Parts: sequence; C-alpha cells; structure tokens
Amino acid sequence: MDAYNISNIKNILIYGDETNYQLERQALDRSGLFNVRTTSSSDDFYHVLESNIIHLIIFDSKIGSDVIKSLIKEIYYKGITKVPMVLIVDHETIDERYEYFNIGITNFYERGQVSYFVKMIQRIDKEETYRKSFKGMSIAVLDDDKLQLRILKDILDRNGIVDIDLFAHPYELLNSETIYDIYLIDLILPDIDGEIVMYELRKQYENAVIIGISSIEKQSTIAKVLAIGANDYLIKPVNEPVFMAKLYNYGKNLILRKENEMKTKVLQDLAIKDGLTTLYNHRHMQELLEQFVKQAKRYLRPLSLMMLDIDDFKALNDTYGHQFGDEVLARISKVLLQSIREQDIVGRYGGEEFVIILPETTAEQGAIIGQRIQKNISEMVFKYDVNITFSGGIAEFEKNVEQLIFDADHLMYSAKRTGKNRILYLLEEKDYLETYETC
Ligand code: GH3
Ligand code: MG
Ligand code: MG
Repeated sequence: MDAYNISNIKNILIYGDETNYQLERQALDRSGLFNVRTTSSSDDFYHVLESNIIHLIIFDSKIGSDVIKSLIKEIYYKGITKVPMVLIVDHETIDERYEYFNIGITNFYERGQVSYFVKMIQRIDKEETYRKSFKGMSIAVLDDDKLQLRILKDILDRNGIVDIDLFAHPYELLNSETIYDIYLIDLILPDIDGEIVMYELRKQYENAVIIGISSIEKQSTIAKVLAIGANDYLIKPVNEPVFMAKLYNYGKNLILRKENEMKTKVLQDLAIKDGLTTLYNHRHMQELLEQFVKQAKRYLRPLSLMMLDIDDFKALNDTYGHQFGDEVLARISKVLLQSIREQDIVGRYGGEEFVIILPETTAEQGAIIGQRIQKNISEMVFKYDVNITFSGGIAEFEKNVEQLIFDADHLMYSAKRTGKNRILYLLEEKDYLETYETC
C-alpha cells in the first residue's frame, strides 16, 4: 500500500558467543523475517560485512567493551555503510551505555527480554524507514547571508538530505511555486521581516514545518516567532546534532501525518469501492445519484441513468465456475470504464448488475453510450469462447431519484422479457409498456 511498509532490515549479523543469546537467536528465526549470521571471530566478522549486505549488527556485551570498540572502529575505518547497531547488555551502568552510544551503538537490548527482542528490531526497522523518508524531504532555506546559507546547506548535505533550495531574498521564496516540507527562515531579512515570511507561509501551508533561525536571543522575539506559527526557533550558530535531531523529529511527524492521511484515503476508498471490480459500490452510487439529481433539478439540466445486467450469468458460473465468473466481472468493469465519457460514473450495483450515471445527457444521447458498451463487450474475447451480453435500460430524470431508478429498472426488465441482449430507452412521453426504443 505504501512505502512505509517496506522493511529495511533483512540481513542481521551477530557478534558474540552464540550460547549466550540462544533464545534471542531462536526468536529471530521463528519470526521468519530475517536472515541471521553469527560469528565470534573478527576476521569472519569483517569478511561477512565486506562480502554481504548487512542491515543490522548486534554485539553481545559479554565479549567485552574493548573488543566491541575496536570492531566498530574498524567498521568506520573500512568505510562500511553505517547501519543500526544493537548491543545486548546485562547490568551495564548508564555511563557505560553512554560510552557505547558515543562510539556508535544505536540501541540497547536487555538480555532475556526475548518477547521484546523481535519487536525492538521491527521498531528500529520502522525508524530506518523514517530516516530514509526524512532524507527525501524537500527543504527551503531563506537567509540573506550567503555564508549562513552555505553553512546550513553543508550540514544538510552531510546528513544525507539532497532536496534543498536556497533563497537569499524573501520574495524569491514567497513567489516560488514549489511547496516544501520544511522551511528554515532567517529573521532579519531585506525588505520584509522573517516573521512576516513565516506568517505568510503558515497561512498557505498548514502542515509545513517552519523553523526560525536567528542570532537574536531575546525571549520576546522567540515567543513572537512561535506565536506566529513557527514550529521552532533556533539560535545561530546552530549546533549540528541538535539541529538535525530537531529536524528529524519534525520530519518524522510530517511523515507520520502523511502516512495517516494515506491510510485514511485507503479506508475511504474501501468504504466506497467494490473490492472485485474497484468500481464504486451500491451505496456510493446511490449517494452520487442523489447529488446529481439535485443538480439536474436546480439547473434544469438533463440527467440519465443506465442500468445493466449480464444475461444468463448464473449459467456461466454453473458451467465454468465462480472464479471464472469473477474474472469476467473484473474484465467487464474495465471495458465499461473505457466505454464511458469523462463525466459519466459507473458503479457495481449488485452481483452482475451495473449502473451508470450520465450527467448532462438525455436518454436518446445515452443510447449512444449504450451502443458503444454493447459493441465493446461483444468484441471481448473470453476463455471457453464465452460471449457476454447485457440487458439494460436507460431512463431520463423527471421527478426524483426513485422514479429514475424505477424507470431504468423497468426498462431493463422489459429488455430481459423481450429476448435479452438489448438496452432500451424511452423516447418521449412514457408509456411503460410500449414506447421504448432499442439502442
Ligand atoms: P438473467 O439473464 O435473467 O439476468 O439471468 P442471470 O443468470 O444473469 O441472473 P440471476 O439473477 O438468476 O443470477 C445472477 C448470478 O450472478 C447468480 C450469482 O451467482 C452470480 N453472481 C452474483 N455476484 C457474483 C460475483 O461476485 N461473482 C460471480 N462469479 N458470480 C456472481
Ligand atoms: Mg441480476
Ligand atoms: Mg443477470
């Protein structure tokens, strides 16, 4: 569904004596998520790292901090890509852990909490995904001081962020058509104050991350910038680790928000679409029809409704199986979509019944679409030399939704009754029995 579900951690390398982390090893294997290599020789360790892609390294603290330190030093020395590094700890103090953290250990795992072990790795994995997405964020930096621009760009470059645009004048940024994820705004600028720039940006982009950067340390200034809608305020010269950590946190929130928006969209789609054909479902078509009827009424515009039902579909299912029937329904839906005009809306009304809303269309004009559908369906080639035909009815709006559906349904029934494989529509004054025409 989305990029956030792709896992980054597949190949894991563990350094240490396996008898000390048997349970953890088993948990990894049981999860079926990872390929695990273990070693307790430094030569083998480097060899594996150099000849394989490893996504996560786990060290067992039982092998001693000196060994671990020299292994990590060597990793950096050899220029092996940085990956998350977990340390299995027992009773290490905070100070000891801090020392490990400083040499590059990213996560600590308390030996024995096996049920948490795989979850922790999955959490690291997710964090890696955020880091990757974060590196892809677009950032605008606005500062009239070229040196400052360069300093900030260097920091961002060093941290793997590539999508950076630099602006030396506020109007350049305000007139830019590009929408950025993150805005870094200097406070003192020519012509307009940075505060006003931030205010304008916030007005336009509710969700953007806006950070003020300035050498002004006055609390009242900071308060004002934050009140205007900036997410944060940093004092120059920025401290790189703090700056990046803050940026990462804001970026992560942005990613989470986008992720949620995407999930909501998927859920909304599920609620209005039919799973097999991906056409709108009955309920949604009903809602759309009501909206279109309102419009047609208000603006006195024509509106037609086409109902279609596949002929003898039960027999097809009975002969060739339900699975084949499903394939036919899915393929027919695509052809229906290709046969309509841009303004028309097609939905699956029920099992093998479809409905098409034809805005700005009289029944007579709708008949042209009916013909096209019949032609396109008749040209489809199916397995077993099966031929698919439709019976249908096209009714034009007169009074209300119920009348429209009733008329289209009635015509469809007449089409069935008079031999199937035809779409009927009413010409003018209706007499439900006799005045219809065939497409
Ligand atoms: P008629 O020409 O009178 O419309 O006959 P028919 O057989 O098409 O109509 P009937 O209403 O008797 O049967 C409809 C069949 O459509 C029965 C049902 O099994 C099949 N059907 C409904 N929904 C699905 C579906 O999602 N997949 C498949 N494979 N078949 C479906
Ligand atoms: Mg039916
Ligand atoms: Mg049918």
